[in-house]
Amino acid sequence: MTGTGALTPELGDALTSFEAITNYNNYYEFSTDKEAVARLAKDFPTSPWTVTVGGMVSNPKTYGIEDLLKKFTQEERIYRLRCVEAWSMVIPWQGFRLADLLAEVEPTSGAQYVRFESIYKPEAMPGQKDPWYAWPYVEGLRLDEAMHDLTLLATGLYGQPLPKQDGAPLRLVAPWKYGFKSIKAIVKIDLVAEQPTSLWMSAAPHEYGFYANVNPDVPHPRWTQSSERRIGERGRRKTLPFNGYADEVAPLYAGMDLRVNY
Ligand SMILES: Nc1nc2c(c(=O)[nH]1)N[C@H]1C(S)=C(S)[C@@H](COP(=O)(O)O)O[C@H]1N2
Ligand SMILES: [Mo]
Repeated sequence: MTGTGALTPELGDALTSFEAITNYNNYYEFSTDKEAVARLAKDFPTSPWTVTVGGMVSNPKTYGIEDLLKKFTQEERIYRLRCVEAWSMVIPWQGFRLADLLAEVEPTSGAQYVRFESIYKPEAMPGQKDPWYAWPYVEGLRLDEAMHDLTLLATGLYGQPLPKQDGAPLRLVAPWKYGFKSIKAIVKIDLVAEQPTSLWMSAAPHEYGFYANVNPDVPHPRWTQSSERRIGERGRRKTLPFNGYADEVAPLYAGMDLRVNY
């Protein structure tokens, strides 16, 4: 990975600055203050790091992060990130397809969902002392969402190893969903039969659903989702259905009522 000269701006939009991507973060294990996360995460130990992949699979496996970097083709993907709080960024990630990892462990026929779990380490993550949240952070995808070509396990951004505040050493990126689905600091991935309950679903089920597809027509109970603030820009821009990825992902939801399945 060299420099940023070859990057294609996403939908013609400029990349968000490295400075903003690494100093305006949602990472509640450290702080609910976006501008405090970078400092609080600075000494968080990310090596050694293992990721255990199991549940309903034929080949359960524990990988060191260095195995994942070596074994799976790392590519660059420029994606928009849309937080449910109605701000957004454009981020040049590096990473590999979750589908490639799943192919290796071979989900069995009963597997319907993928459940992801973040690290639990309250001595190093001050926010985990907040008993309001059901730590560790958990998220999930339906298996077809997990297998989709857009779904990335990110290992870096802007040509550098993933900064700690952005979820080092491994985080999910599902760019058509609200940012909270893109779970950071993953240590466990399980194939399961039932829809997982995420940390946000257990904290506020009427506000945060399982699907969380970006949808300008379905307001959050406390604010509109029809527009967003692009970090680094003045004014607001219109929010796009599926965050602009409708051509790729809308078929996954054919026949589903996305107001009910928010
Ligand atoms: N483990 C964990 N993952 C997380 C979060 C978190 O608090 N903890 N916040 C989520 C939210 S709400 C967003 S918007 C994105 C923010 O990613 P960024 O800080 O890299 O921009 O991470 C998501 N992943
Ligand atoms: Mo978010």
